Amino acid sequence: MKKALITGVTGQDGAYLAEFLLEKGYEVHGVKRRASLFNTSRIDHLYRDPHEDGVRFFLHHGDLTDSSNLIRLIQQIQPDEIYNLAAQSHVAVSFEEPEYTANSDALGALRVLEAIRILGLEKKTRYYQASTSELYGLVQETPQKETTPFYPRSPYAVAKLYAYWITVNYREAYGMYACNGILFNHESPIRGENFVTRKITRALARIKLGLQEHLYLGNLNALRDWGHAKDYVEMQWLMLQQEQPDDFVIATGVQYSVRDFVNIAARELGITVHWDGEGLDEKGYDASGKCIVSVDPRYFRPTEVETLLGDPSKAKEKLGWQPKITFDELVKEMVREDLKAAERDELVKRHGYYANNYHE
Ligand code: NDP
Ligand code: GDR
Repeated sequence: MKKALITGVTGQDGAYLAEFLLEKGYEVHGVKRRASLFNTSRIDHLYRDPHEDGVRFFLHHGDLTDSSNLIRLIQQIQPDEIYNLAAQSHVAVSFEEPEYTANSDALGALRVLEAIRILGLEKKTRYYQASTSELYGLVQETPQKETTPFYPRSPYAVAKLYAYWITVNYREAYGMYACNGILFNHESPIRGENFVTRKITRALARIKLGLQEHLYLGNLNALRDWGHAKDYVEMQWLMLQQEQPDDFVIATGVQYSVRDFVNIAARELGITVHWDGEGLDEKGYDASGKCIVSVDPRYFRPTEVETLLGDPSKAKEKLGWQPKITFDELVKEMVREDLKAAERDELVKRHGYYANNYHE
């Protein structure tokens, strides 16, 4: 039975990947951070009491900023495959926490690679690095492919640039099977609530049920190539099953703006979007006393990535990979799940409990 170690198992991709690998028959080990509140809601459905027979999913406390912890875990588990998904993954937050972001996202990758080397596992353990379309930043070519020059535009992207190159370097220097998946944005109903797609579906669902009045967003004109996380984790696995390690762009090749995303999600919910600046008074309300979407400059980034569009031809050709879930299906699924959650909150509120209203 193959053993996989996933850092960032409590995150969006970690949860989908753990489920995928368990279905493939792997023994799966996940690294989770200690938190003052439980942070395992995305993987609770996979967890089994370790006293039961045949358990194949294990969680370990760990952190990408702690080398000794990583060395001990990798020594103990002796994984065939490591998926390094852990990261401070929010671009806007990286401007506020640049040093921590560099420590976890850049040096974290180095620590895992070094642990493999220190333990003499270079020929046994295959390594996947969660690289990103943010590397292209101020784009030099459209669409972006594996050979497009990088121009990172945030502390997050700069940290991920280091992780990208250290992965390439360890592959070349020590003959390790190490790959970069350059993944464009991918979303799902379990996407973090402060990434723009989930923020939109969650807020519009709550607006529909009267739990919230406004949705405040930043740059509505940003263009992204949005896929489904479930599709993308399959590619992470496929990359580690080839004869030779390589780096791949993973994307849909289709682009929408943040504004498009709002309109499509609103249409799905059957609500009308009133945009800021369209017949609104100085407080942002229209004649019916309603304003749904306003721009709040607090969500602008000091340097923005205005447009990203990927060319996944290499992955299609060499990995036989292509996304199965369309953009419309993705939006529908996210809206459906957030509407269910809003219905639960509405029920709670109706029975006298306060329902939270996040704008992050
Ligand atoms: P999430 O933010 O949902 O998950 C990040 C995970 O990393 C969480 O499990 C988090 O733990 C964990 N983590 C954060 N810091 C540390 C640390 N110092 N030590 C250990 N674990 C840590 O991200 P996604 O699942 O969306 O993304 C997975 C990876 O892919 C990330 O590296 C991201 O940068 C990258 N990526 C994502 C894309 C996307 O569109 N989703 C596109 C391209 C790349 P906790 O739950 O405790 O916060
Ligand atoms: P991104 O995702 O920065 O592309 O990084 P995010 O959803 O945060 O932003 C996408 C675009 O939407 C604009 N935007 C807003 N973003 C947020 N979060 N909140 C808002 O209110 C808002 N309004 C407009 C942003 O400015 C941006 O242009 C994601 C992360 O998953 C990274 O870890 C990953 O590497 C990249 O995708 C690929």
